[in-house]
Amino acid sequence: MSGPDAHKIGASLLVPWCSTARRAFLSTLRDPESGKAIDQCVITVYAGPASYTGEDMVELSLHGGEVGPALAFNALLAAGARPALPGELTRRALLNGKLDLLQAEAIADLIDSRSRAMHDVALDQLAGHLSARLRTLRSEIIELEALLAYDVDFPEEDDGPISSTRIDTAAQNILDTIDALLATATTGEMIRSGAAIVIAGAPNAGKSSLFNALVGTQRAIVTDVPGTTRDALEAMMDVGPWPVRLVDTAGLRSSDDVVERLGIEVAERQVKDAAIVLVCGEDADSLASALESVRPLTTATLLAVGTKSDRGRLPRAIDAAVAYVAVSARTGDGLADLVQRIVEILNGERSPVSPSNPVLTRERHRVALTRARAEIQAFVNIRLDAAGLPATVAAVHLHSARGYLEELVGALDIEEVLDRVFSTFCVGK
Ligand SMILES: Nc1nc2c(ncn2[C@@H]2O[C@H](COP(=O)(O)OP(=O)(O)O)[C@@H](O)[C@H]2O)c(=O)[nH]1
Ligand SMILES: [Mg+2]
Repeated sequence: MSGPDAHKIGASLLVPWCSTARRAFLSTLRDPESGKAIDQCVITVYAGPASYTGEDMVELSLHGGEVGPALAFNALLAAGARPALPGELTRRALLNGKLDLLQAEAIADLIDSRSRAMHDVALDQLAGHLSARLRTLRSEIIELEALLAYDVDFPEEDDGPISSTRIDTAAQNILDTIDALLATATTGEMIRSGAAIVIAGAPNAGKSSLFNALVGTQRAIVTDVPGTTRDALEAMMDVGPWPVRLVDTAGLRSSDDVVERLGIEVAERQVKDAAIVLVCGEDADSLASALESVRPLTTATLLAVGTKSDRGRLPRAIDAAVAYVAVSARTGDGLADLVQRIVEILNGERSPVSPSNPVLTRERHRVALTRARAEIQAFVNIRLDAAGLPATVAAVHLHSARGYLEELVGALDIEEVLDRVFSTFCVGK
């Protein structure tokens, strides 16, 4: 419970009551009408502002189950409490200045994370590293606004007290910082949704068997009839520190059969959008022709995978400018090597996640920074145009850019932004 009446409601239902903050005590929760015991619980009282929400809070630890918590909930409501809205506790924390909007989003990401990488990014964001980067950016813009105001105040001096090079350099630095941040959006997106690793190759190449071996379960249908994997099958898994969306596809070969044809089209689309394609073949010829058909479809990193190595038909090396691994889904031979190669590719392609290198994790972040960038660019363009608009007009763009950054960290109380962010929260956070 959080809010000005939390302690009063707690004291009316709990015997004994102990108002000492931050000390756990054993108590009995009683029905307000009958006085009948509902549960024995451990209670912690918080006094605002030293609490998660910044308000007075009471935390009840019950035994759980179906009946106890429902009775307890009803008792609290009867005593004057109301159910929290999704994310309302975090929203109050935000409004009370306990955290900013980026940190509030990090709480949701922490709960939603399905991989170690996303968990790490969320923890970094919660610690305030992304917020700090954006605050620095904001103060750089304010500084630039100040330089400009100073320049405007002394128009009579030919080369005013502030050299225009200084202003232009400052603007360029801001653009560079924004570009560096925007460049992390791909990494952030990949961490949220997982890098797509698509298994491609001719029918019967052993793709579904490889998929199953990698996932470690029997998810895909494995069969001897060529062309039976009609739909792409997906599995989320961690490969090293990276979240990965492993996709099994229908074979890439032309077909007259309508259903099979659809499967092939899905496969082609999956290959196009992949981060890595595992191009499978069971001998030198099928590997070569699979590479030939996959290459024009995608800009993904290709990794040639010789399958069914237990049958002894694979070449030692292949004549192509891609890495080559031999595996057997049957014996497990080469699988660890394959995973290692995948990790290396992912490590190389993404900026490492570290506190000094925060990443943009949401579309909202990318959009706001893109808009801020456009404003700074408009400012630069006006300055480049010697006969152009006066500095006072240019300054308007700096002001708007600053507004976008403030919206991003939630420095402005924009109800609409808050509603959008918190609507995706679960109740009780
Ligand atoms: N010996 C051997 N046979 C395999 C291996 N992987 C797959 N196969 C066989 O190859 C055939 C086709 O496999 P499947 O995974 O369905 O291929 P897909 O059509 O590419 O998905 C099946 O008969 C599998 O049992 C392997 O590592 N070793
Ligand atoms: Mg298959």
